[in-house]
Amino acid sequence: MEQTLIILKPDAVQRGLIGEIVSRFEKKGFRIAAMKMLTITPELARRHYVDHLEKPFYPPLEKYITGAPTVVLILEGEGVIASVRLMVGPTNGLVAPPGTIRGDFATDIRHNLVHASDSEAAAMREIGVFFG
Ligand code: 3AN
Repeated sequence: MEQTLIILKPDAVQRGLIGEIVSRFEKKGFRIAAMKMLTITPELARRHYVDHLEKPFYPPLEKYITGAPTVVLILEGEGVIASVRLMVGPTNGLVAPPGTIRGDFATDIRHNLVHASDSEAAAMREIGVFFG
C-alpha cells in the first residue's frame, strides 16, 4: 500500500491545529500507519531537507523546523502521495486555494503548517529518516 510522510510543523502544533489537520486526512479515508511527536534535531532536518541544503532559505527553515515540537506521521492508502499534496496545497499559504490546509490556515511561505512527501522516492527516503 502506498505511504507518505507527513510533518505537522511547529506552527501547526503551537496553533492547536494537530486535530484539525489529522482529522482531514482521516475523514478523507487515509489510514494512520504511524504517528509520533518529536522535536526535530538539526541533523534530522539536514537529512530530511537534503535537497534544500544549499538554498538561501535553508538556514531559517532549519531554525523554524527544529525550534519546537512537531508531529510526524505515515499515512497510507491508494494514491495517498498525490492526493495529500492536493489537500495540503501550494507552498505559499497566501496563494494556496481555500479548501486546502495551507489555503485555509496559512499566510506564509515558510510557516506553512505541513510537510507532505512529493513523490514515491521522496516518501520512501523520508519515512526512512523518521521511522527507519
Ligand atoms: P513544499 O513543502 O510545498 O513541497 P518545498 O519542498 O519546496 O515546499 O520547500 C520545503 C519547505 O521550505 C517549505 N515547506 C517551506 O517551509 C520552506 N520554503 C520553501 N520555499 C521557501 C521560500 N522561498 N522561502 C522561505 N521558505 C521556503
